Amino acid sequence: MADEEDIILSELSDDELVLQMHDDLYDGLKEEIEEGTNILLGRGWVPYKVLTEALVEGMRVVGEDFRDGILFVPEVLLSANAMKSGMFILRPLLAATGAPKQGTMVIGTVKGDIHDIGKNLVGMMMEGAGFEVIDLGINNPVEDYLAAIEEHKPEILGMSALLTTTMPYMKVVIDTLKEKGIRDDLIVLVGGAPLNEEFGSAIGADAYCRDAAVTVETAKDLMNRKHNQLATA
Ligand code: B1M
Repeated sequence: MADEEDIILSELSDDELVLQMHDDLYDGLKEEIEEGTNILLGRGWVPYKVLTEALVEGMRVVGEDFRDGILFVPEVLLSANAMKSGMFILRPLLAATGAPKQGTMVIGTVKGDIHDIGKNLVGMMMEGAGFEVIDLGINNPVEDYLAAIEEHKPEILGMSALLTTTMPYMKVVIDTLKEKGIRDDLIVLVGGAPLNEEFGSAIGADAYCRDAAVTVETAKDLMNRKHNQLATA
């Protein structure tokens, strides 16, 4: 059996390469992930397929072993960095679809939470669908969302939370929007692994979005409905 250093990524078949990339993501090997991403693109894979099959699926395995105490924070950080280096290559390709401008979305991970891979993915896919995306980054208190809404006048506000301890903060943001009388000016979309539809409606969001593709579909659908309502008002 070949040693890890003997493996030449470009000589692997597509299926072998994807499995190898899952291993490399697990091991936090940034350069190998960049190389694998470029090889798949060079073989004609569309960026979304590289993203979902090679990167997101690899990260799912990392998540399971993190949950089970097999991987720890420093290792998962390396995996996250490797994932981001692949996403960095894909981002301009996903954004360059020439889709007509759909609207603006402000998105950020809520206060107390530093997970940003999922949020970044949502931002990339929304850009690819023609939305302008204002990304507030991680650990956002309500004031950050308010300032960005004031400055950018988005149609959509997106919030991400990956921890059961930070997801309730989404309600703080929505309640503040209500207090300020601006809740109904916005489509509020929420997402993140521990959320579900029930939670989304309980906190008063317009929709819970399971993943980045669902976010794009939901955003387009709700934007259309809003335009139709305005047209018939
Ligand atoms: Co953290 N972490 N983490 N972590 N981490 C989880 C979330 C956890 C489930 C792992 C586990 O135990 N199985 C667990 C949470 C448990 C819980 O709350 N019940 C956990 C924990 C406990 C922690 C720490 C507390 C660990 C510690 O310090 N002891 C700590 C918290 C730090 C903090 O935020 N204050 C911590 C730290 C970290 C790292 C820094 C090491 C790293 C983050 C690096 C980074 O993001 N830059 C990390 C990672 C990577 C994970 C896991 C392994 C992977 C998350 C990820 O990137 N997934 C995660 C395990 C898991 O989720 N299964 C875990 C890939 C990504 C593509 O999926 O983010 O779900 P996801 O995004 C999806 C959808 O959810 C949705 O679309 C995305 C794309 O399809 N979506 C949205 C997400 N946001 C959206 C917003 C939208 C719409 C859709 O807006 C409209």
